[in-house]
Amino acid sequence: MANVTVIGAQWGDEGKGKIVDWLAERAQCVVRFQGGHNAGHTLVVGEQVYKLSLLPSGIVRGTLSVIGNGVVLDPWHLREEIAKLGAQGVTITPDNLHIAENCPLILPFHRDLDGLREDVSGAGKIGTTRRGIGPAYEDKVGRRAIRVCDLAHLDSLGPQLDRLTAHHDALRAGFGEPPIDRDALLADLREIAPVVLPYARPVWLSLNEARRRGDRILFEGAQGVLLDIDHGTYPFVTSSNTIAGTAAGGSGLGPSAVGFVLGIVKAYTTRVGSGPFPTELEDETGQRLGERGREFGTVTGRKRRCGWFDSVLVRQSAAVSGITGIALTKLDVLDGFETVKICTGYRLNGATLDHFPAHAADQAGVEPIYETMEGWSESTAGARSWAQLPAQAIKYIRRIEELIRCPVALVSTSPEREDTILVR
Ligand code: 2SA
Ligand code: MG
Repeated sequence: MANVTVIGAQWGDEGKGKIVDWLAERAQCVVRFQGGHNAGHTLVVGEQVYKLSLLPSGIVRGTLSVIGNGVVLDPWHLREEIAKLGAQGVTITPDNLHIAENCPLILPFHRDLDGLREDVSGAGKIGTTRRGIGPAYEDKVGRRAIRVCDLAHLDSLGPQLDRLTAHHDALRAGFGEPPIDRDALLADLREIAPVVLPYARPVWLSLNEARRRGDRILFEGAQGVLLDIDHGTYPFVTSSNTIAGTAAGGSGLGPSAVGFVLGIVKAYTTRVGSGPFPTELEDETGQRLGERGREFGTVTGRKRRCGWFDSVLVRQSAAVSGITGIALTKLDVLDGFETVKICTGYRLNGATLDHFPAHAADQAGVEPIYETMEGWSESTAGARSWAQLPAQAIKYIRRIEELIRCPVALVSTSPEREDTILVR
């Protein structure tokens, strides 16, 4: 059996958590390879609802869960999430959770800086989760980061701290903030080190061994392709590469490990945070999608912007990410709409476009070209077979496949794991 890499093919919140949970049963290990605790993956297991931000979704069912080097890790959040899941009856030990020792840390001043920048940005603000994700990645790329392995060598951290604090103190001064209190930071790190270190190991090594054994690895992406730092709606993106290829580099495996790329796609479109959104509906229809789909951020509780399905964007996501098949989620949210619309192209300055332009002003300026289809009045909620779907819903799915040039492999009809239709 091949490995599977699950990624969001829109702006995140496509329902990856549920699909990963569905697939985790068939995998020996689940790996997070980018992002941090800005993710919000909701899992519904019977009566229990689990909300995960940092930990791989496999943890809930006891599948070996791995945090790869491509993730930025907030150790205090880690402690909190482990405790929260513990209270829900999920036991997390170094046997079922492995953390890459070369994983960079998110520190308290990263979170502060994220918030400070958002506060002064006015209309240009990104709408980040304010969790320090961007500043932590900046320090990683700037070769200033403190990593998980450093927690075992805190006595010799001096020169590294010099470079890190020199950089941040200058930034903080610009916001009128006092310099970093090094002693307090070191004390905090000393306190948290014994919480993190038991999970730390050369993850690349155990993952390569797992591959040799023929174990099936499931890679769990966070956010979505349109939030990718290179391919997304820059600058309104997250600070990591969210495309499938990152699964390899973000965990220490070669590109062939990526396997089947499953793109998760919502039957309509949502976005949380600022930035262009061509099919956004700021009317009653958008309101209705948001209410029916319960569209609120898992992490921040923010209301998500809603709009029609944009096949241009998803076709682009599928191309840049090498998506093999699609899992279509939240189809039931469209139940009862008299007509449904799909965006099939854009108009910009009199020209027709079949792709999303790179420049921010063009991205904001495109006008969607719609195709209108008849809706369906029957309920698709909880359908477990293709035969249970109304003919019009099937037509909608088939049209999406055609437009995005990618087959639909799964259809999800509720947050419950078993309410999933395997199409082929
Ligand atoms: P950041 O915090 O630097 O990664 O924010 C940059 C942009 O990326 C967006 N972003 C997300 N969009 C959707 N879902 C995400 N996870 C949470 C969830 C979000 C939440 O699953 O609901 O609870 O608000 C996520 N994480 C980052 C973010 O909105 C910015 O546009
Ligand atoms: Mg989410």
